[in-house]
Amino acid sequence: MAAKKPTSKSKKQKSAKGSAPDGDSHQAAGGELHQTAGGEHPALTTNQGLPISDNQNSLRANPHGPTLLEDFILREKIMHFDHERIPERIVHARGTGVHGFFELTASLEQYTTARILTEVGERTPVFTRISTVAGGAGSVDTPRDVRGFAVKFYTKEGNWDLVGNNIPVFFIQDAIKFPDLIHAVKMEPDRGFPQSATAHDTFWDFISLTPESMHMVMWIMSDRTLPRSLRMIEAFGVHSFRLVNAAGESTFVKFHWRPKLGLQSTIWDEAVKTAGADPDFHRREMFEAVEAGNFPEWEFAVQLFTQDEADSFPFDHLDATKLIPEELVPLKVIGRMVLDRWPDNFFAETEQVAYCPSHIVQGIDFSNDPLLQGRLFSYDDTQLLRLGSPNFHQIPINAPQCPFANLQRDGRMQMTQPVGRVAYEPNSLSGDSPRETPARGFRSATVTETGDKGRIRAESFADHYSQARQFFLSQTAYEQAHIASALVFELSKVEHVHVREAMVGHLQHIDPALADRVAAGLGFDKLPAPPRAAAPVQDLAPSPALQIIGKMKNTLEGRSVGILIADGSDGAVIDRIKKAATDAGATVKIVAPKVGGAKLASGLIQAADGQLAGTPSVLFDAVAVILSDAGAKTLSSESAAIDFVRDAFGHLKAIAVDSGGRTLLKKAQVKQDAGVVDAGDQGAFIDAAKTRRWDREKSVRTLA
Ligand code: HDE
Repeated sequence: MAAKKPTSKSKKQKSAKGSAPDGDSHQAAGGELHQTAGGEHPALTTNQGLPISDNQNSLRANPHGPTLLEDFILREKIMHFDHERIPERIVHARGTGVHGFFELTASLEQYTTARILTEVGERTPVFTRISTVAGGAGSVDTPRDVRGFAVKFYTKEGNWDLVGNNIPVFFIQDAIKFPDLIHAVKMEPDRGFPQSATAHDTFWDFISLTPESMHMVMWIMSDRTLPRSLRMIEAFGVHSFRLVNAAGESTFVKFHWRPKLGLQSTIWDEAVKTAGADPDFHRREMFEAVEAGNFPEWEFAVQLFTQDEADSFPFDHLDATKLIPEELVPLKVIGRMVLDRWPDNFFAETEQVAYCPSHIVQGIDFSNDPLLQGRLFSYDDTQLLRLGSPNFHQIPINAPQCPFANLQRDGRMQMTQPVGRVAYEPNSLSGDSPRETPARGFRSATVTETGDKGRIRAESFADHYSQARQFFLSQTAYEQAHIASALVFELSKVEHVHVREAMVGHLQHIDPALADRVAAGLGFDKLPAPPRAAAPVQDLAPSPALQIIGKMKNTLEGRSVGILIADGSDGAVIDRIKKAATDAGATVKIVAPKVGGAKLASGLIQAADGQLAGTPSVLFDAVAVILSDAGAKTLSSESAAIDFVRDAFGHLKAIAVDSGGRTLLKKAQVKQDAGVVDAGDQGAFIDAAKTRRWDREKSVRTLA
């Protein structure tokens, strides 16, 4: 008999039904009664179903006496509490998960038998978790870090997990280096810091000795690692996978996610300040968007290519430090993903979800990428530690939403109750036990392997600099300046001079001008020698698709505007700005010195969404400052107000001002440029708010 399938629908936990008093009032320690909201409350019980009469006081020998060991209710509650945490993920510990669906818009029937990729219009439930990599579960949302992007598709043919990142390449070529990489980036073991940062000696020491990382280094030093929103990142399956069709023929595939809102990043100073202003910035923003019905959406695209085409690429597609430029193999959009339901319970879903790249469906198969091959082991293994049992697939968030049955039995936390005598196959004793299905069961792609066994790195993996160079040279001048400045910032935190020098040596292979800029930023008086390159550096054609600025959308959708006001502000101007920004798709928040709001010139009270001290301009994409003369005077001696406008300007944002707002800008010594517009011209403000004033940057900070 098949094991009973646990439901994978997220349901509110049902409390035991009991007929005890409904618990509407409780006798508190002090003897007073706590009234709760009306309604039918189920009885509070122990885990054995025993109704609890008093949840405020433990069992004591007398009012001033010792607590009794006999108090099994206290012990059960505390014991459970003591075990509430499970080991956090060793990487990607901090993540935000959302439910949604995937919808196929173009069939890949020619290439695969996987129904999820052939049934156009079919909606498949998904659970997507977006994460940082290096920090612990309680770390902030906005460090310079890669973002994980893991999608669990609950397909009709079993779960498919596409466990990717927001960067299409990786640091290393072989899985055996992963523990070293992660040990190098994590807190240094003797001192226990820094948390969630690459700017320290052990990371750059390892990287400087690992030339294969150079392409990834260009990506992580770019603003890709400083996303404005989790809704504004691209994501990639990274490795080549295979699609296998009905004839058994296989085609290589790379998977891509492209955000509907376009790409947008913050700049470093902004990300640092955001970490202080709101450590949960990305998670909160995602939560608010989903709750407001602004569902994040991504296009799903593939790059398809044959072995013959792969043989003609100037790199090896099995090397995860390489990408396939869109200009070489165009992207074909085949579907979309919409995230439309916040989980009911963070722990049960986001924490317990277990992604494994080995979870694939028939019609999809792996490539020989040695990084992918290592991952196929790691993820199942890590779930055994984190979730504590080989039955982790029975946890609702992990359970397939199609029938599943096998003869695996027992183990910790077995939640199903199999019936019958037979738990083996083949058998002749049971008429309904599960059997293998040669016709529609999973078959690996037919691949011929030849060659000598050994711990070998293919010669075709030797070129470490060409794509790093291509990436750097494909960026706009502003983005190049950010990469150079990020390298200067990070290497300035490295105490060992020889590590700084080694890194600048590598940069010479990528772009001598970049090496010069970073060397100058670090105060070197002479350029260190470059290391020997294992393969000649190729001049690959620039790929504008690798930019962020080029992929920013000219829209205010998904963006937010903050309006700073104070007593005496002009309500009509506030309303006009608010309407124009809301009509353009932005979320608008009013910021005032007091959370209770401000008394407008009209005498009406304007409610505030945030208090000035706790709502700095880093939380917005553009700001308006609407102040009376008296309001401007008061805020001119308020450092939070000065920082509000100074940071908005320094972070290259549009600022709309009335005459009081202009007074505050003067006081803050903020220059006025084309991005500072009159609050009376809402159209100009909306246009300016859709982008950043990149040309302003050289006037506000020194870039490398
Ligand atoms: Fe992971 N990775 N990884 N990784 N990874 C984990 O699995 C690992 C790699 C990625 O939201 C762990 O369940 C090895 C590349 C994401 O729960 C662990 C190697 C890519 C997530 C693990 C890699 C990723 C993980 C830790 C080198 C992008 C979070 C917890 C061979 C394609 C999934 C867990 C989530 C998580 C191992 C490299 C993406 C330890 C050994 C490359 C998005 O198993």
